Amino acid sequence: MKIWLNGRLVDRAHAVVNVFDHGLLYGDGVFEGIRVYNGRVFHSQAHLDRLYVSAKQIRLAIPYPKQELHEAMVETIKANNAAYAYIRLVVTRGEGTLGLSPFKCSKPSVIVIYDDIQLYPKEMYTDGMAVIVAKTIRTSARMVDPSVKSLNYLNNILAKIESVDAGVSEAIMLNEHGDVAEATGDNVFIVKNGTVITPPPSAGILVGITRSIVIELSKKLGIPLKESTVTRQDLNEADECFLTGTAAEVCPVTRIDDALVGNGKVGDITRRLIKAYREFIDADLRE
Ligand code: PXG
Repeated sequence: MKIWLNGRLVDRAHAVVNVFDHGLLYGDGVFEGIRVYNGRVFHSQAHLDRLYVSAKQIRLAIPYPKQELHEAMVETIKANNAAYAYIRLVVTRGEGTLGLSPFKCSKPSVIVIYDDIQLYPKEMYTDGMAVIVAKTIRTSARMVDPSVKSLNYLNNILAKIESVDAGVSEAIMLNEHGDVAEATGDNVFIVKNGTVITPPPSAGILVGITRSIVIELSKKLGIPLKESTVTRQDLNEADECFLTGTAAEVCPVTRIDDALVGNGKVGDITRRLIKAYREFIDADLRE
């Protein structure tokens, strides 16, 4: 397996960063998780745009233009010769000295990791998944802007640990007001009386690219959709629930804590959106 590291393709065993890299020492850096379908980078432009916005927000200058990073991904896919994969584009602050100051790091490390990803077992897409509502609350938007997709995932990891302890695959995180924010690495949607509802950016979420696609698909299918606060009670009373993310794609949720969602079966609207998302990917590939 080949990994692209600072402009060069290297074997996985040699794809290493220095221990003084602030990405390792302080989680100082940004990333994107991107799908490769049929040898092509899915929504490359949207991911690159978000990466550069994330980097700008933390005053990290990525030492390549967007086009070159796109080409680095294409080169990495070619070198690995596989059609379906997952790319993790990582930019760290780079090698520096001990101490928080990012200004002592001279050169960011830029990495294109190529791998497989299967976040949840296949049955979950047909039968639905069980989740918990985490006690760990999502980092407030007043602390760290959630639109920065940073290397600092400890908040989400703590919620993930709760889900593992509870024997389920995911955790839904509430924000500081007690309303639904998102899952540990996915956005959350519910359906109530035929309307699809997802928390707005102000709920303290990462505005997911999959989320945006699903919003568009819902509009195209004529399914009413609103971005509005989802309270804990709304979640408990939802007819349907599903998660969206690059790795998860669209995954139905059929149990939350000890209660079934609706009748405990994958809902009709969720099914339609899963199908529409599949078709959207297929159409994108044909273009
Ligand atoms: N919220 C959070 C906190 C995320 O990390 C999403 C929502 C969904 O966003 P997208 O743009 O993917 O629809 C994410 C995405 C990884 C990995 O390598 C992380 C994500 C996606 C894919 C892989 O751990 N996070």
